[in-house]
Amino acid sequence: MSVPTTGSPASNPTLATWVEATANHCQPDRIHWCDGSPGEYQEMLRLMVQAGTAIPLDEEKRPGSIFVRSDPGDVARVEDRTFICSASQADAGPTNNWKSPDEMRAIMGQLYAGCMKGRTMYVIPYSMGPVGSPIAGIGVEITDSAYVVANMHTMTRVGTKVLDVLGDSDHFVRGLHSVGAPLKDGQPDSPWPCDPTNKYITHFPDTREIQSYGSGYGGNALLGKKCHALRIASVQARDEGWLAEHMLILKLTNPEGKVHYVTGAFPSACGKTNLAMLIPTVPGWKVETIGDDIAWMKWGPDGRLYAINPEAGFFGVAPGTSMQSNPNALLTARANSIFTNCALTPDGDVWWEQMTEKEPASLMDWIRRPWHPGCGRKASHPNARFTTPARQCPVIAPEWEDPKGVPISAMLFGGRRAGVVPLVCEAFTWQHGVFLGSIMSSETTAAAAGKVGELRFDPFAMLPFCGYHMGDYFAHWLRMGGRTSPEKLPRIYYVNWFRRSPEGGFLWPGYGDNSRVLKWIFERCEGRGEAVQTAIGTLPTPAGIDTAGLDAAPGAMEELLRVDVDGWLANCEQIDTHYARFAEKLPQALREELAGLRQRLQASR
Ligand code: GTP
Ligand code: SPV
Ligand code: MN
Repeated sequence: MSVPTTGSPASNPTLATWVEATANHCQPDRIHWCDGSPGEYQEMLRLMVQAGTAIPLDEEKRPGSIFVRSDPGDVARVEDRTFICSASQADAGPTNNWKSPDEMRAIMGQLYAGCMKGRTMYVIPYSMGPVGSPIAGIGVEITDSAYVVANMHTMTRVGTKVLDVLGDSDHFVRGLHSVGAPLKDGQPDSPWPCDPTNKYITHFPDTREIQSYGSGYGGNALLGKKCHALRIASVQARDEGWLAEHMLILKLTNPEGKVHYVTGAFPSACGKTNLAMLIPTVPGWKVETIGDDIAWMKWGPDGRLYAINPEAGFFGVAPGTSMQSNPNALLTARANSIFTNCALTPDGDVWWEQMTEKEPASLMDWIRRPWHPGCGRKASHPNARFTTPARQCPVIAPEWEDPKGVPISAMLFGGRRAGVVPLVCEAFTWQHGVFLGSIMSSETTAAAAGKVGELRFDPFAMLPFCGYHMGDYFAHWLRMGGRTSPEKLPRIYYVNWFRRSPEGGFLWPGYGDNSRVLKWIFERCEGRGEAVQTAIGTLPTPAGIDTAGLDAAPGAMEELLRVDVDGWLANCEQIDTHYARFAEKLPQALREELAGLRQRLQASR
């Protein structure tokens, strides 16, 4: 059977065979091999507009951009439909859903049979990371969604140049994606084809494969992002001795021009994009962006950890983004962007909650209904997102695509915690830092389907993204610390921008004022910075944090830096339960760290 084909089919034998077999099984009407060109991107936008998926935005207000609304049943990652299909269940561990590879292949094989009828099958060769970088990795996504192709163009490096680097190698991640909505002859398409009640986001780490069905949204469908760059890559990183993390990367420059690079792991919708491009309120300091969601880190010849941003764009949370909170994100998305599940203004621009102080008089909301202030509904979905090229960011660091990466001086772990966790706390050692990463907890957000605001343990912000047993992941982090001399390891910090007062408001102004914490961390990396050892870690003295000009309530700083001994002791009880899940896979070193913490807390009572 020969399917009409456009673009240049790859000569790579493994790829050619896989594409042919997939086409035979999925039965698309056409095949298109993506070249990653601007013309191809424009064609995807045109197809989406023609299909009713997208509306072009006003060329003056938002040049080269479109507005897309998904099916209301397909708006976020689906953790309960996400599976790690390692050969043995023990390898997936207690935090992942598991099915045997054979069983899952059978399920997916049935779903995929004929699933692309009436559609085009796109073949997207992509690089995660600068093409040819020793830290980068190659994948190929097969999809039947033009929306996915357009998003992958922005989020990764797509096209012929990737195939050139791949050559005849079979070292690439194979990702198959279908929206799961075949078309009968003459059947009109829906604006957002999907199979909302039958989603599967599956991973086969042993063979570096991804199979996704039924969803067209975000991390479920853009397979380079969470599926490849985190779930599959975390397994590769374990096997090969590096790190694939849910982390932003920023460049921090002090008034004298000295630079430190910092990464930060915060759970979904907990502030990575905002921190990565913040505008410091401390005079003379500068933050520039390397990445806002994922970091891949390998050892450099000097024994330090070097990070690249495997992505080429930002898939950022829209609600809450304003010229006050994150001007650089808004300026990045001024053009050539895809806006999904925002609201549409009558003059052809987008709007979302808190974008402007004054709400527009009327809008078309994300489920295609007229909207006006006070109507009692939100105009945009809480997980509405913009897809925008990183190179358009006004503060993108010049070296953001350096193939050798940037050397990391400090790593931040953090989450949304209304109490207990102070503004910032420095780990005593790498091992203590791994302990802090392993006990991170945070309130759930709209980035994943399910309840919002529920406190859960989210170790290293990787709970939904670790492709293997979380206990083995902790052990991998501990081992990484033994690979170089201690002074070359990044220092580790636990931060919390979300502590609340008894009245319920945030105690810390956050956003640009987070630069005050970054400044202290920078000073610590330089061997300075006023600090005091406490039971939980090393904290700034009250004078350690630069508060000049800070708009904080009286007593707020003391509360933000207070060690809540009873709160932490109660926390230890919860950590017992959390740790019990990992049973014999929990590294002894972490058990000892917990015992040490308890002892120090008791002693400080
Ligand atoms: P993912 O893309 O889902 O991985 O999320 P992210 O970590 O990049 O989250 P993002 O920076 O988009 O932040 C999401 C939400 O957190 C937005 O509603 C922000 O307004 C809010 N936020 C970010 N930084 C701060 C802060 O310093 N303080 C407070 N109070 N809120 C913040
Ligand atoms: C997240 O949920 O952490 C995201 C968005 O960055 S998604 O790509 O949909 O996973
Ligand atoms: Mn993320």
